[in-house]
Amino acid sequence: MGQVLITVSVSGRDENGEPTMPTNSPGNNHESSSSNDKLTYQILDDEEGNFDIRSNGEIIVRKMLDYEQRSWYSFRVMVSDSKQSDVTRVNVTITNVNDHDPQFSQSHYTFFVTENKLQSQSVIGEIKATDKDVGDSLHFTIKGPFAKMFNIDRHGKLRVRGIKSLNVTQCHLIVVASDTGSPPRSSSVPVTVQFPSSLIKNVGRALFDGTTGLDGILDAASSEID
Ligand SMILES: [Ca+2]
Ligand SMILES: [Ca+2]
Repeated sequence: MGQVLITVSVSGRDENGEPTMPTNSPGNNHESSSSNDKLTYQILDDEEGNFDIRSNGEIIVRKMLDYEQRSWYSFRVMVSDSKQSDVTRVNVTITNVNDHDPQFSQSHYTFFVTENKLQSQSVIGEIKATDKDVGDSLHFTIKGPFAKMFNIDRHGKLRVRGIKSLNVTQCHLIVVASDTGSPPRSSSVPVTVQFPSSLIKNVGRALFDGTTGLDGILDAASSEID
């Protein structure tokens, strides 16, 4: 904002003495007319007032322009001296930058795990996130002391990898969503996974003496651990 976008200039006078402008190209800043008439510049067709032009022909941006809102602008610039005028067109292409953090659908997630879900190694919960930057996609990672007991795929689907070392009924995780922008941005969300207390007791007993019918769960659930 307030940055000089381009400088329009008057390249000379035509045979009738009118100021003439070259087609716009950034960095063009020729000294103007041979006449001593003072030139005035005016922007036309910029209804939203996004751009302004200084008395020396420098065009500046007046508002924050967001690629996700609009990726191009086009307006005309008129130059006039006391008698004549000329008009040129300026096209502005907006470059996309990574200006949006990934956003989760909830500020906190809680998932409840049943023994059935554990045995089938099915999805215990889904974490949803979006990113308003055009072209950005997301990937998820898990952080925290319990992170190794879970995995999450690129769709945000959370699964249990293994519960061999589980001795509490509640696991607190942090799930991080990172985008593919440059430089990348990321956001994190707390996730609570609740196991039934009966399961934890059985896991404890199974680990202690190996006599319960939950061996299958332990084997299945821990087989993916390195
Ligand atoms: Ca982004
Ligand atoms: Ca953007």
